[in-house]
Amino acid sequence: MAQPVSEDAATHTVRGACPHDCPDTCALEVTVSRGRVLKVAGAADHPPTAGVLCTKVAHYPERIHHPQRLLHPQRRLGAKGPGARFERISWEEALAIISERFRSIIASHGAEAIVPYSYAGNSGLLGYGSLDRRFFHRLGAAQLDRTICASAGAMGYRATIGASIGFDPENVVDSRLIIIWGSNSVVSNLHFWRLAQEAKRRGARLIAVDPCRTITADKCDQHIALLPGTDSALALGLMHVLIRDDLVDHDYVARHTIGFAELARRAQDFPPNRVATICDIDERIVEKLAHEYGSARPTAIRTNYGINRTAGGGMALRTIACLPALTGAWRDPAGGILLSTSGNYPVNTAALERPDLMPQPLPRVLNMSTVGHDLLQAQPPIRAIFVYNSNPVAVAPQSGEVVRGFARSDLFTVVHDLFQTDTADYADILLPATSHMEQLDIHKSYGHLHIQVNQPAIAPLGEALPNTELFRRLASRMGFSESCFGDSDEDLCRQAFDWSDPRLAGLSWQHLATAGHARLNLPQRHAPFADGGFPTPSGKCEFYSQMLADQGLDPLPAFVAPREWRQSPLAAEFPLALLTPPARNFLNTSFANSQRFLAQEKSPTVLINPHDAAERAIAEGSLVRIFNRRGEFAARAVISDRARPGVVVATSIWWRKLSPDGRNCNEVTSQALTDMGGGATFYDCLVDVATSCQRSAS
Ligand SMILES: Nc1nc2c(c(=O)[nH]1)N[C@H]1C(S)=C(S)[C@@H](COP(=O)(O)OP(=O)(O)OC[C@H]3O[C@@H](n4cnc5c(=O)[nH]c(N)nc54)[C@H](O)[C@@H]3O)O[C@H]1N2
Ligand SMILES: Nc1nc2c(c(=O)[nH]1)N[C@H]1C(S)=C(S)[C@@H](COP(=O)(O)OP(=O)(O)OC[C@H]3O[C@@H](n4cnc5c(=O)[nH]c(N)nc54)[C@H](O)[C@@H]3O)O[C@H]1N2
Ligand code: SF4
Ligand SMILES: [Mo]
Repeated sequence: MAQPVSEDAATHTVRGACPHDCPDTCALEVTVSRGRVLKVAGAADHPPTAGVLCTKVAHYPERIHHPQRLLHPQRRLGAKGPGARFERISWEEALAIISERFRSIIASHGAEAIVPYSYAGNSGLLGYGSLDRRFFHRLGAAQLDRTICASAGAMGYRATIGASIGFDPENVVDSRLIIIWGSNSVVSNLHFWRLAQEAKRRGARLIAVDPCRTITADKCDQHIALLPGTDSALALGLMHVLIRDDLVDHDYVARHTIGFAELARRAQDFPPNRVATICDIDERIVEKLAHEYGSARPTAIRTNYGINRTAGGGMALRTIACLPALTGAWRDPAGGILLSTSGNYPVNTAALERPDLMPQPLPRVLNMSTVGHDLLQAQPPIRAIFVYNSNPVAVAPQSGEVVRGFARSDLFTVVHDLFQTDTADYADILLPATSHMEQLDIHKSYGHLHIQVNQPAIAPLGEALPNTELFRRLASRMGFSESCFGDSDEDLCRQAFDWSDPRLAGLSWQHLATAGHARLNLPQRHAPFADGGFPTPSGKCEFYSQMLADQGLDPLPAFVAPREWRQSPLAAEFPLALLTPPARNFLNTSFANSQRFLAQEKSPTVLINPHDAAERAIAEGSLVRIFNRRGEFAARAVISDRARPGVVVATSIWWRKLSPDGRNCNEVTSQALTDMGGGATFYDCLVDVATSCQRSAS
C-alpha cells in the first residue's frame, strides 16, 4: 500500500520518467514532502502509461528511502567478496585515490588497461551515456561493447528492416491477430499487454510463441511451445506455406522487397514436417498458423529480446522480421512487427558521448558479455574496472569466471551504485549514486514513441551523486580542460536530441521541461512502411542482405541451431535446456534486494516438467541443483507442465548473496556469443537437474 499523501503545504507533485531498462518508459507523478518521496503514480495524461504502473515502481518510495541505500563514499577494508567491509571516506579522498591510481596505471600500462563497465541500470539519456562516455573517451580507456541484452536482435532486425523501427504499439488495438513471439508481456512489457487485451476484447486472436507457458501465454488464445532457439525454423516454415499456398502480397513484395526468389528457394528447404521436427511441435500447428497469418488483417508480431539469447539470435530476429513484408502486413497501422521503437528518436549520440575525444589509434574494444574471460585473460591485462549502472557479478554469464576475475587482488575496482550489490563487494572504492528522483534527465523509449523529461523530485540523499556529476568531478581531478566537461545537466538535455529533425518539429527543450512529455511528431495512425521506404542500404525490406554477405554471414534467412543443441553430444550428459527469463517482481537484479519483492518471489525456483521431474525423482518444493560443466546453483523445484519437456525455467536475476547457496543462475550460463552483434547467449545453456543429495557437478 502506498502511504497516504499528507495535506501539508510542502507537499507537491513532480513529473518524472521511469529510468529502468523496460520498454514501457512510464511517465511518473512523484508526490514529495520535506525531501521525502511519499507516493509514485503513473501519469494519466501520458497515453502509453495511462495512469498505471507496475507493482515494482508503484512501491518506489521504499526503494528511494531504503535503509541500505549507499549514502557516502567508502573504501574497502580486508578481503574482496561477499562479507567485504568498508569504511567511510570523503568524496575528496575517493576522487584522489581513483585519479592517482588511474594516473599510475596509465603511466605503466597505458589507458587501455582501464575499462568502464556500464549498462542500462539508468536508461535516461544522461544517466545511460553522456559525461561518463566523454570521460572514458578522453582518458583513452578501453571501449566497452554493450552487448549483454539486445545487440544480436538489433543487428538481425536491422539486416531486414534497416533500423529499430516497427509498428506503433498504440495502434495494436486494431489488430486482428497478434503473435507475441518470445516475450512475456505481462511481466516485462505490461503496457503493451494492456493494449493487446483491448485488441482481444475487440475480437483479435492472441498467440504466444514461447517454450514456457508463461502468465502471458496462459491468457492468449493459443500457445506454441517450441524448443528454445528454433524460432527461425518456425518462421521459415511459415514462409514455406505462405509461398506454397500463395498467401503472399505480390504487389508489396515486388515494390518494397529484394531477394524474393532467393527467399522462396530457401523456404523450400523448410516444409512443415521438417520444421515440426526441429521445433518439436505438431506440423499442423505450422500449417494453421501460416494460414491464419496469411489471411487475417491487420496482423502484428510483437517480439522482444527473449529470442536473441541463443547462438542464432541475430538470425532469428532477421528471419521473423521478413514475415510482414511477405504478407503486406506493413500496409496497416496495426500491422507489421515490433522489436523496439528506439530507432525513431533523433538522439544526438555524438554530442552526448563525444567519441571524437578518443585518441588515435582508437583504444581496444572489450565485449561486456565476456567480462569474466577478459578479466582473467585479456592481453594486455585489464588493471582497473569502473562499474556503474550495472551489476556484472550477478548478471554476466559464467559467474565462476566473472567472480574469479573480480577477485583478482591486483585489479583496481570502482563501483558506483545505489546499493551494495554483489559487484560492490569487490570494490576498492564504493561510491553512492543518486536515484533518478534526485536528478534531471531526458528519455527516449524502446516501447513507445514519446519523449519524457525526468525532473528531480528531491535533493540527493546523503552524499550521493548522479553519474554526470561524478564524471564531471573526476574529469576535473584528471585535469581535463575541454569545455564539454563543464556542461550542466540541462546543457546535456539540450544536446541530447537533434531538435531540427522533422520528428521533433514543434518540440523544444523548454516545452518539454514544462510539459513533461510529448509524442514524437509522427502521425497518430502511423504505418511506418506502408509505402516501403525501409532504412536499409537498398531502401527495401531485405530478404537478401548484401550487408550480411559482406560480413561472411548467410545473406538469406536461415536456421542457426543453438550452440548447446539437444542433438549435440553434450546433450547426452546435460539433456535439459535452461531458460532464465525475468522475474515479475525484479528488474534484472534491481528490486531483488527489497523485502517486499523477495517475499513475493519467495525463493529461486526452477520449473520442471512432471516427466523430467519423475525421471530424476525430484519432489515438488525440494531444493535441487542445476548444473553443467561451468558450475551449479540451487533452486526449489516447481513441477509443472508450464515448462515443456526438455526445458527448465529459472526466473531471474537473484542476488548471489541473497540466494540459498550464495550463487545464481549465471553460474551455468555460457560466455559464447551470438551469430550477430556479439551478444550474450544466456538461453543457450544445457544443464541437468538433480536432488541436492545426488552427485556434485565437478
Ligand atoms: N518485470 C521485469 N520486467 C523487465 C525485466 C525484468 O527483469 N523484470 N527486464 C527488462 C529487460 S532488461 C529486458 S531486455 C526486457 C526483456 O523482455 P523480453 O525479451 O520480452 O523478456 P521476457 O519477458 O523474459 O520474455 C522472454 C520470453 O522468451 C521466452 N524464451 C526464451 N527463449 C526463447 C526462444 O528461444 N524462443 C522463444 N520463442 N521464446 C523464448 C522466455 O520463456 C520468456 O517467456 O524486459 C524488461 N522488463
Ligand atoms: N541469466 C540471465 N542473465 C541475464 C539476463 C537474463 O535474462 N538471464 N538478462 C540480461 C539482460 S537483458 C540485461 S539488460 C542485463 C542487465 O544487467 P544490469 O544492467 O547489470 O542490470 P541490473 O542488475 O538491474 O543492475 C543495474 C544496477 O545499476 C544501478 N543503478 C541504477 N541507477 C543508477 C544510476 O543512476 N547510477 C549508477 N551508477 N547506478 C545505477 C542499480 O542499483 C543496479 O544495481 O542482465 C543480463 N543478464
Ligand atoms: S519498470 Fe516498466 S512498467 Fe514499471 S514503471 Fe518502469 S517503465 Fe513502467
Ligand atoms: Mo535487457
